[in-house]
Amino acid sequence: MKRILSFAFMLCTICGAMAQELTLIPAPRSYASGDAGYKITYNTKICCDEGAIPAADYLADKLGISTAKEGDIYLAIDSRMKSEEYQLSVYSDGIIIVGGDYGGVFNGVTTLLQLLPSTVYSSNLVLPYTVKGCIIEDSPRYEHRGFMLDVCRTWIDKESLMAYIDLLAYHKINSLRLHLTDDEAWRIEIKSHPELATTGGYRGGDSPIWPRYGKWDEKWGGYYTHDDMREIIAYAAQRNIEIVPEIDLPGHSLCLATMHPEMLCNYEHDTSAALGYDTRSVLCPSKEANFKLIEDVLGEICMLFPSQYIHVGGDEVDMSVWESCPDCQAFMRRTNMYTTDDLREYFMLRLSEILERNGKRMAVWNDAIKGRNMPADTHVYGWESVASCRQAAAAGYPTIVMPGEYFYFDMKQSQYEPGHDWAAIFDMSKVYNFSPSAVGFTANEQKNILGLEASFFSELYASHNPESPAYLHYMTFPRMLAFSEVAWIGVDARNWTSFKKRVRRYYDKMDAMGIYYRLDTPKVEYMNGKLTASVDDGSKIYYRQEGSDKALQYMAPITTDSPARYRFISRRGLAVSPVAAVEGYFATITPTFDITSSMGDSWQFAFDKAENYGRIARTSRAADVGDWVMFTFDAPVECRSMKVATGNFQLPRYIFESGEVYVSYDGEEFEMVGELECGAYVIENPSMPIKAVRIVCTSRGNGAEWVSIQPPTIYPVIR
Ligand code: TNX
Repeated sequence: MKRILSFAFMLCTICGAMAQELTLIPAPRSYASGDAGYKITYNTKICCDEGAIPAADYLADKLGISTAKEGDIYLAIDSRMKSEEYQLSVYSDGIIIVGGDYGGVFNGVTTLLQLLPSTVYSSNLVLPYTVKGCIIEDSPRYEHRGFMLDVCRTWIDKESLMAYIDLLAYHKINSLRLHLTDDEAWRIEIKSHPELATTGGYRGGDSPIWPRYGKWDEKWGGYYTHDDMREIIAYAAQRNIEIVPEIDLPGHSLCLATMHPEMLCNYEHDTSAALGYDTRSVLCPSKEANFKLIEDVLGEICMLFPSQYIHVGGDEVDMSVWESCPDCQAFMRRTNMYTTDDLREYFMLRLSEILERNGKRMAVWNDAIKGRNMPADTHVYGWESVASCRQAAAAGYPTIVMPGEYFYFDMKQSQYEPGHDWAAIFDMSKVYNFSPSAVGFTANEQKNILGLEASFFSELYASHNPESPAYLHYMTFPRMLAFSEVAWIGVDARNWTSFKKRVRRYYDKMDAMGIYYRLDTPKVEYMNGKLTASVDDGSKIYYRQEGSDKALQYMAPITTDSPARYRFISRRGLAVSPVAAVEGYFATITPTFDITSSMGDSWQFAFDKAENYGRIARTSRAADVGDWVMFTFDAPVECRSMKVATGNFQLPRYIFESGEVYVSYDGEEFEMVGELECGAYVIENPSMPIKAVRIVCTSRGNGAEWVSIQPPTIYPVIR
């Protein structure tokens, strides 16, 4: 292949005008534009060095052209360059991508895709197309740019997973950790113990695994066979993504323990509050046979997954059961252990030995190094806080930084949106502006940062529509774009203003990728009797007036005396914005009320916690058929809607799996108004002020030891 180097290249920085115009995310380290370009036609051929064949196939497939021994598009590997580094050159007679290794070549390929029309992502690219002449030199700031997907709480099948891997690959994410086991499911075939997946992959219905999220009385789930997983691993590897499996031990093991109760601690556990379900989630460290089964499991995992590191959890271990276990106590005395931290350390070190015997290294959550040491090369994933990440890095562990408050994409993006809020409420700007030094990492600690990881825990996905990727997409895009850039170019080269502009232009690409991403919240203003809504991204605005279920397109300011009766959203293809309205729309009222129940309340979370609207309360046990909870107001409440919910705020867990809702206007006569959905029900536009609401359970148990009771959410009548 001939190279023409005769025309001059103009060097631009990534913040420069040209890079902006190009809409590259993540931005490359340097971009130089040339004045001519290369015209890709249907006759263009792709050729490559042997080590780059899968990338050439990938690119050929995207462009709808073929590979050959010789061609104008050339993918090369030059081992003098760094791992994952690449140079992409577009000349008038061809395109060359040189990478330091396979990853470098693939990174160059993903950049080339971003230089093409968006249709390249929807397999609709029309050729010929001329790519502008340029030289891009690029390499990552962090060698680990990871994403963790919880496939336990919500089952994500092979095809959906592969579709999501495509999205990660477009953004230069190079590690996908699959959270394969948890309290709620076991998602990977184990040939030596087939029941783990064939039983543990399904919860609800007649499964011995009781549901805690999801479809409740419907048996629901799935798992990956070894063949599936090999296919997924190969698919990801072609896209420069390494799959890192996580088998979460010794906590988060309720599902495993339900199938193997002999792995639990050896004492009579009172299961009456959970109506007979043993909810202990921690394996007993004193039982040698446990390590035999675990070695069977990890042995297969080590064979199946090529990754050098295997994640074995270590998080949130409920060590109180070890304190109640006579065998654990005797074991501790025999081996001179003094605290349950010693026991956890012992457990984790046994796992480390097993992995070592199988030629692997250990990865753990940060909990595992609390007060104890793991082998020095253990990968530590810091999730609890920035401090926990710094602690790992300060102790010298290769650290993956993923504090929930920056990188847990299951967190809400603003106050009235779905999601968790235990770590923070944040949108992509907070992700983008994450800076290790600004949050306190010393220079030495920063040397031990292996990289960053974003994550999606899927408790809430299960209660949306898990058959569609919409919720997963909405929660992770565009936050993923911000993550991809901060992990790729690092802190010093970032530029929020440039990024924000590129994201806007990137909407076309996300549309073509089929992403149900989140649009910015429309701006809503009320002035001089006129309600206006606006967006600056070209999306269409729709509104709905209180009491009507018809959505109308917003065309002009609305004249009204009651602005709080209107809510707005904007849409663009599959993308949708959060609900926007004047603040009054979201305002709630808090009339005084009493809670009574056939189950009584827990002493720790008594009903008055919910009665004062401050927190949630708990019953003393899970509900059986016929159990009830009643909310009685001091005075009848006039409202436009009232939501009554069992379960945690935001999270349908600890709920009535199913139930009926009865309303009384006088406190004596009750009429049924509907059935619970995911533990909750919204009474819309009641015809009279409500004196009391009673919810009656129609199913047995909820996989836990109590029902959570929230205060009702009551929206006032707007006149
Ligand atoms: C904390 S991350 C957890 C998960 C939950 C997640 C929800 C970690 C070690 N524990 O079990 O799914 O929060 O955000």
